[in-house]
Amino acid sequence: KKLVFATNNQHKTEEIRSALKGQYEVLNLEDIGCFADIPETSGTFAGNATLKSSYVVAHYNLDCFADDSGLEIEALNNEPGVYSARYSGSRDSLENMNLVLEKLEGNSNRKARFKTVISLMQNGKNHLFEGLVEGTIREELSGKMGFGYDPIFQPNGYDITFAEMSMDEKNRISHRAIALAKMIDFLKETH
Ligand code: ITT
Repeated sequence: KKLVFATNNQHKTEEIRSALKGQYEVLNLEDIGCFADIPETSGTFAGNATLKSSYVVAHYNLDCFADDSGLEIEALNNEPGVYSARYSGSRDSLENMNLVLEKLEGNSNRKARFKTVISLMQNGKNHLFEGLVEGTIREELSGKMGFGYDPIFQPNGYDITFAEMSMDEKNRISHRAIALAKMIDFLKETH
């Protein structure tokens, strides 16, 4: 079975492929020949995920799903939120993490959470699935795996960051894995 995943982010594709190994073949935007920079102008995760999935339905007439995700930091009024990919003005993860660490300097409230909303477009209908993981922002970067803000995010109940986990370990607890599991349950119920 094939699923189209409307993303340009290779790391997201790898995580989703690994989580669905043996169950679904996952095609991303590149695989369907889409090289557009789909506008993400909605201001909410659900809205942006829906913009991405709807784009593929409109231009390729394929059912598909999209993930919009980001990091919400309590002491920063839930920033970077939907602006996570370009918080510092660039897509450079190091610059984005450094900006977060700078803004949190001297702040003892390090509470944060990762959020994913998946929009699944199926037969013209939009189905939304959310995943959340609570944690804290470290004082310094640690670990080399994963992507984005993984080196500064420590999930609650662990003493390592997402970037110190293997993909399998991260996929057992991550925001993306939680949202994805909900979508897979839905697909199993409805097929
Ligand atoms: P697509 O829109 O093409 O899917 P993107 O990278 O632009 O790719 P988003 O708009 O959803 O994706 O932005 C999400 C950003 O949030 C992402 O670039 C990372 O900086 C951060 N992020 C999301 N999930 C993450 C994760 O699991 N680990 C670390 N950072 C993550």
